[in-house]
Amino acid sequence: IASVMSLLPLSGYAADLTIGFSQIGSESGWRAAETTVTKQEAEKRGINLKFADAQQKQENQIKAIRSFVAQGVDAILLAPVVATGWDEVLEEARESEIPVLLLDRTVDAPEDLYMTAVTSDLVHEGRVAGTWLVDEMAGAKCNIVELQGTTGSSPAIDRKKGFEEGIAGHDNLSIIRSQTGDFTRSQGKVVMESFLKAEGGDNICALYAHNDDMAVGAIQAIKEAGLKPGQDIKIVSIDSVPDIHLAMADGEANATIELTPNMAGPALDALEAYLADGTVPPKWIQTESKLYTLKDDNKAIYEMKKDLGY
Ligand code: GYE
Repeated sequence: IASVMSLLPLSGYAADLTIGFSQIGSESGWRAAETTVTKQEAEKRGINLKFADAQQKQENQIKAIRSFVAQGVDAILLAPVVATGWDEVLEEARESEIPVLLLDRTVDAPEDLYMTAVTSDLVHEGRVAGTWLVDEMAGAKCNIVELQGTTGSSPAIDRKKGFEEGIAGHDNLSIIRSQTGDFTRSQGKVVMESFLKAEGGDNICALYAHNDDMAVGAIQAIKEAGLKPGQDIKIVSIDSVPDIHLAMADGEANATIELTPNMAGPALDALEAYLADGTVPPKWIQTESKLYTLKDDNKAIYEMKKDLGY
């Protein structure tokens, strides 16, 4: 028997798995990296991954999930574009006994409708950004503009909440404008242009962007307004994509909080453990958040990250 058992492939349970992945789209460099890494993680495990890009539309994600259920996949990975509106389709997956694992965003739905959610602590990220600005300003007055992520998404809700907690009690800091830039460079630029037009560059001291891509777009707008990003307007954002480290190396941005694009690794490990011996994962598998500032070797970080699929 021992000799037969030794023939079983190590990840015997993944070798013939078919998994559906409903991805939001490719709104940011970070999202593109998550897609790249997820495909690599599936490949490593010999998993047959069926990929569906929703172009930022929830109805396309719901259609993709229904299609995966009809195909009888073994599991579904879902990066939910917004937090609400999932109960019905997740119920259909549960009726078909197909586990759903959430990546990088959460849903407002009963916990028994998904196996686990692999995400960072999105509120904590916002708090770290707020605390960084408190320390950076050291009591000096600072009017802040905020570029929010996709309206109704859990990162936009939680990163806003966390930032407000981070600056609470510091009356020298106030958010004077806040609007969604939908996590994209192009919208980040357009909305920052409108902030500059409405407020005048002299009245804006800092930008908090819910992701680096909107910050990179805003940097372009700040430059075109004849101002120095990173100096005239301090910039803090989240993701730690290569291009924000390039900006920081040039002194054009000031801080970023890292979000790993590898949410699929922990998710697929949890799924394999469940399939192998029934181990039930926690409902939340938290990924780390690390603050990078101008004190870090941002050129080296850029060089290290630039070929990772962003
Ligand atoms: O910060 C952003 C992407 O869901 C936390 O989505 C993720 C966010 C990430 O568009 O770049």
